[in-house]
Amino acid sequence: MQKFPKQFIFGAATAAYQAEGATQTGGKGKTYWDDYLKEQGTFNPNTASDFYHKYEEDLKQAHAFGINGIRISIAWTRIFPEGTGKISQSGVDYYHKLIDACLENGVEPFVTLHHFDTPYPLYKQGDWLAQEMLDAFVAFAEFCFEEYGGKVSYWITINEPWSVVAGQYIIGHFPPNIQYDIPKAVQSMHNMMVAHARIVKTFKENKYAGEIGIVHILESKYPITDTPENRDAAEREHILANRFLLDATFMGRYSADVMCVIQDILEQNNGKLETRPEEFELLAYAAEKIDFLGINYYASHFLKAYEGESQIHHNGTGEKGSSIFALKGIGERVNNVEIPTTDWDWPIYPQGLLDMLLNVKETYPNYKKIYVTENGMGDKDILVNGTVQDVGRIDYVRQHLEAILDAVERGVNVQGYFIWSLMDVFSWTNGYNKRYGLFYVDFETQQRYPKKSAYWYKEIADKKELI
Ligand code: BGP
Repeated sequence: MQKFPKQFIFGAATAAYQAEGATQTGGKGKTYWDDYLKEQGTFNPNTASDFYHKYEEDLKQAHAFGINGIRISIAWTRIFPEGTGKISQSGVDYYHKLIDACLENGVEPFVTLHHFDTPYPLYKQGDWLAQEMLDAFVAFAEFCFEEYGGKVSYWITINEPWSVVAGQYIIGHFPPNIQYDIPKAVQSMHNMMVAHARIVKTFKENKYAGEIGIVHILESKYPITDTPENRDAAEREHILANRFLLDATFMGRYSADVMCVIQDILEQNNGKLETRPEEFELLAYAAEKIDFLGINYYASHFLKAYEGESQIHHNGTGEKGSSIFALKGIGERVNNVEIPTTDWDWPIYPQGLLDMLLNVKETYPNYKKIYVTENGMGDKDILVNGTVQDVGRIDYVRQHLEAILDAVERGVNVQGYFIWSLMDVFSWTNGYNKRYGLFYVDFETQQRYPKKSAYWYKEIADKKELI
């Protein structure tokens, strides 16, 4: 049986807004989710998994189950309630305590600076489309490096630029709930990459200890049947959602074929991308200096050519088969009958992870190392006799770990895996019935219960091989 690399991290992931709860504690300021979720009235994020109060218990539990790494994020509005200006000492102290508790329990913190939680005032100013946001984010990052620099060895600038812009401007299930505005999405991705690059520059020039990277969601795209039109649709979505960001990350520019497709998509959607020469200098600097890439992988997509107007239905309830995703100038995601899906219509396709890992290695040979920073299966778990028999999740994770081992054997430098999520958490657009955790959370009592997958994961982490 093939072993994982010696220093491999068997981690678990969380994000501040999804795990901490305590949205109004310690002077925390609002993100763009607070009012929006309240108005919508569907799910209440105020308590989430109460990680704000229960982190010590959770980290002890993580350690007891063989977990040696955790993704946490720093909620920008706990530290700067308005995004800029006044600092909340209670927020600053909280992250000292949290990071210390990670280290005391032997669980290495990988700390994300932006995990979908822009402060409300900066969101109102235009979010990633506004220069004020970019400047404020760089200032927030510098503050964190100064404050926590000695303790944190792994920094992540931004979590999933693609999901942010797809949610905000294409699917419309993240505020400001705009649909099909691909030009805004592209501009926003470019701006996020520029902010990322500025932060990498600050980090490296000031010689902070530790490593810095970015996390991209990277889903492979395949033609549903092998026709030139379907191949083109798959390639176009791959360029829009993956290559545009990877080019910026590792080349510091957009390659000619990427730009050609992006321009065509923008034209078909009546928009254009604004860039400045000095931004490419920053991107090129960061491309050379970045220490690692985080890949979040849950699913891949099968594409068919599509000529009509854009149409999307987000399946946020787990009603299988209800998703629609068709974009003008790109293509339509369709069901592949040979591939199983989750109740939320996410195709379960570990081969897509292997293909993506190989693709990154081949296309961007200057990448240094990769962590799979999120992977896991959302399910409607049921607690019976104090546990959950989540064999489907075990199967899912096993298959994806096998894909990672295959990639490692084929020369891809993968150094860790973080299951999404450590415990059940709040899901941005699906609420609380889509559970991913190794630990079941009773959201009424906040009691934790290890699932069967937690015991299984422990065995793997202990033996450092798949069982
Ligand atoms: C990723 C996000 C996470 C988490 C996960 C599961 O895109 O980084 O924050 O939410 O997806 O997604 P969902 O909760 O929509 O099922």
